[in-house]
Amino acid sequence: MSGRARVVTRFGAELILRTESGELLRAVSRRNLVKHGPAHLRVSVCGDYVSYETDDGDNKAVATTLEPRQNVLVRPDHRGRPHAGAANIDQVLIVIAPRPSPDWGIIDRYLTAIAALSATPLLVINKSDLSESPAEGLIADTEALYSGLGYRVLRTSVKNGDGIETLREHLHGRTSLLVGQSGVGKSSLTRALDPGLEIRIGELSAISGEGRHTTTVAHLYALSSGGDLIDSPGVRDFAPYEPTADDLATSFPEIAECAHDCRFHDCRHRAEPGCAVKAAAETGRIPPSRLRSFLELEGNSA
Ligand SMILES: Nc1nc2c(ncn2[C@@H]2O[C@H](COP(=O)(O)OP(=O)(O)OP(=O)(O)O)[C@@H](O)[C@H]2O)c(=O)[nH]1
Ligand SMILES: [Mg+2]
Ligand SMILES: [Zn+2]
Repeated sequence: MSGRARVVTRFGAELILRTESGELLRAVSRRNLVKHGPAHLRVSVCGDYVSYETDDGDNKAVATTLEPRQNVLVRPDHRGRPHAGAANIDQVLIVIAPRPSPDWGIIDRYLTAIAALSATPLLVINKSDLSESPAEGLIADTEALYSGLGYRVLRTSVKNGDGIETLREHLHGRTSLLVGQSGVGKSSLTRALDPGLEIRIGELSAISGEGRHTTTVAHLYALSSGGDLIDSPGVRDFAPYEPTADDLATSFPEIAECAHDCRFHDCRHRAEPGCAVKAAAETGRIPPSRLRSFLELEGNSA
């Protein structure tokens, strides 16, 4: 048997594939799946499309070729080397919650990575049932800041069902990736979106000893309402790998626009005279947190 399949997950050398008829297959990857290009892009990842073959009798399939990708999320690993996460992503859902409390730096770095993917960002504020929490002020500020910048923001609650139907509509007919800090509710949302999914939210985190359920590898789910959704492991921090000037201009539209008024066309908005961006940050017209994120990313750009 042979055909085309999508990579559901990868752990070590093993893959789980979903065939075009929806069947799940265990598989291994052919050595040299891709012969050229950087090493981190030569392995198949969650969301990839591959061709596979099986021989009768042996039930383990072999992924034989990797199809060209629409895009692939790349981030630095703990040694700063590029690591591919998930591929063929149309939309990225940045999930935040009152607990653990949101970090604007992480949100901004995700927005730049999403610009690099040419994917659509959606900010999901989960655990809206915790509206009495001490973090509510910060949540309201986050919502105001990012919706004010033109990003789409949605509130959800897995506990009382708030916003779940609207979220489901946003996922229809495309591939979406859930990202965000650990414990914000990415796996809970996945389960709430499709109660029929046989998913395991995670293994008990023996290491943290907190009894939290945590996701360890990215996993793609076909939602019965339509669309593919990738649940990914939570992060402590996130950075895009070598973002370009274009990625920064797309993800910081307010800074890109203001930069037209800087005295020097190649102004880097640090200490140059006549810098309109710095002036706008001082009056609060550009949120200081956004300029901080921008300068930090620009320092690490390609
Ligand atoms: N009150 C409330 N709790 C929620 C909600 N959604 C998730 N939780 C709880 O938050 C905790 C973490 O949820 P998970 O879904 O495991 O979070 P995650 O983002 O997948 O975490 P990682 O896999 O570690 O990245 C669990 O105890 C959930 O029950 C919500 O809408 N309201
Ligand atoms: Mg999870
Ligand atoms: Zn400037």
